Amino acid sequence: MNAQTNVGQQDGHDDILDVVIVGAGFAGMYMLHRLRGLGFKARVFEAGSGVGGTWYWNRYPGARCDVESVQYSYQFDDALQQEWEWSERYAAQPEILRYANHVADRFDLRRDMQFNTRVISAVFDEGRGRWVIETRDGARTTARFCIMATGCLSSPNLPKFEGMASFKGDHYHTGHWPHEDVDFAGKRVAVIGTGSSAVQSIPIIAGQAKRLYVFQRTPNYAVPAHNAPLDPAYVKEVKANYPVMRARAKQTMTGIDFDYSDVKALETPPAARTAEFEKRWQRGGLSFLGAFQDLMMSEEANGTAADFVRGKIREKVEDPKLAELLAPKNTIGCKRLCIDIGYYETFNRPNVELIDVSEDPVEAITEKGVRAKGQEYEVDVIVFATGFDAMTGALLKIDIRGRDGLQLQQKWSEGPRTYLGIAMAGFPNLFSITGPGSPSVLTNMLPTIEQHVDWIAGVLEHMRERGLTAIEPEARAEEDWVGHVGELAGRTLRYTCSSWYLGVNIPGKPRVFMPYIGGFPRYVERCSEIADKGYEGFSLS
Ligand code: NA7
Repeated sequence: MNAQTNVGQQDGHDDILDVVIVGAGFAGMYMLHRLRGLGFKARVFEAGSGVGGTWYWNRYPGARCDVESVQYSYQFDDALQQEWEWSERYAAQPEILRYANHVADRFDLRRDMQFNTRVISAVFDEGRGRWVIETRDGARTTARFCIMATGCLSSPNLPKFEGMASFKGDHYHTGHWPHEDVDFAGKRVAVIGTGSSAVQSIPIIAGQAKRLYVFQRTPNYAVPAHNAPLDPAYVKEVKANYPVMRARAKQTMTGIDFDYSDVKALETPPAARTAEFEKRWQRGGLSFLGAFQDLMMSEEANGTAADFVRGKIREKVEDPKLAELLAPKNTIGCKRLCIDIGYYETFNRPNVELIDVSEDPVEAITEKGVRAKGQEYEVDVIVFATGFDAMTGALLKIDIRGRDGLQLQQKWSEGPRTYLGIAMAGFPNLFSITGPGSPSVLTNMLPTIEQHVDWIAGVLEHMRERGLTAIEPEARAEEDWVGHVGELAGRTLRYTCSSWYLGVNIPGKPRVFMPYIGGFPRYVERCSEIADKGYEGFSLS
């Protein structure tokens, strides 16, 4: 039987499977590899037709990782990291997808993966102590453990604009982009949204389209990527020193090897402060926010960085009124900082128009285009760069039921509740990789994923060695963790804006800061401590 056809159709009688993994992105791929290495029988279900997760779905023009390629890669296998050649400082989506496929080939992962298979429910059968996983094709599979590797930004948010169905042209969501090239040449295009996906795609679409209308609700801060082909001498040096660089990265808050300053902006004379920002601006990338240690703790300190970037925007954008509209007024870094390639400059082009919908929201989508501010903008194509139902969206789309029929939707009705972002009380033997309550999106996802996978693999090994069959967080431990995550979040400026970290971009979603903001090293230390104490805070039986 072909590995891509229904190897999973066993309808409830397949007690041979130890683990079902949901998702074949970087998390699901490594989880499968790791469990196989330990001799567990695991199978991956994936809604897409191939591996890669985020990089499988986000194929919009300009899609690129904002973490440098030599760091946004697996480190679990030295031969892999030595043999793979990244071509650019920031890898573009096609290259990252090639990398994911290379890993799948190299470790022969596809034979235990079932593609084009969306999981619709996961129900814990208490009598048998097994999860029953149902897929959209109606097949049911059971396994002792269920591991959600469903990603943090994998459930696209398409706002319910009035008249959506009436539009006669083509429309796309950046997070669910077609596999074929979309040709914008000679077309009138609307982009709704100015987050990272828009910041990346707008310069490219503007270069092709006849006319581009950008509907901006909130302007965004972007620092230059200064992307370039990687210098072979640099790559050689990185490869020779990979273990040192990886170890250094693990000591930083984000798991990225940056030079984080421990100097405070407010204790630095203005000229020296500007010089530091300038140095980092010229270098490019997310390390801009590492310039001073108080940037995310004090409004006043943050204002110095924000002022600097606003000044740069004014230099780049020729029309001063337009520059003011593009210059964000909110806290820099509160929403995720974007890195750009010619974003602000794109607005100097005669074929690009910015429509500020901050005060008057988009009124409707019409047959011919977008209506806003009492005017109809006629277009051939609409690009919705409107983001994601982040962190919880993909999990809540699946009907997950634990002990006593407890539904995850019900448990999380006032916001996500997890222990370490990995497990939940009431849901035995269910794990989430980079779930809410873990550092995930505030860190370099690859080392974060590896840490979670290794930790979960450790749990399974521990249980097997002792003949244990069930693990579940104690309610009290979960309660304490949720409190700890919230308490840390409340101390930073990231708590102050309407970001997807807080779920504010989704109408009706509880306003809860979802990722763990205490930093990668502290989180890892806590996870290790818990494991060393025999999985403290978990009940095992
Ligand atoms: P983001 O960063 O959530 O951006 C979505 C954008 O869409 C943002 O500018 C939103 O404005 C805008 N938006 C959402 N709904 C609407 C409506 N109804 N009307 C107008 N504008 C709207 O998603 P991205 O895909 O760009 O990036 C997600 C992450 O991927 C990014 O942080 C990186 O980590 C990679 P708002 O700011 O809410 O006013």
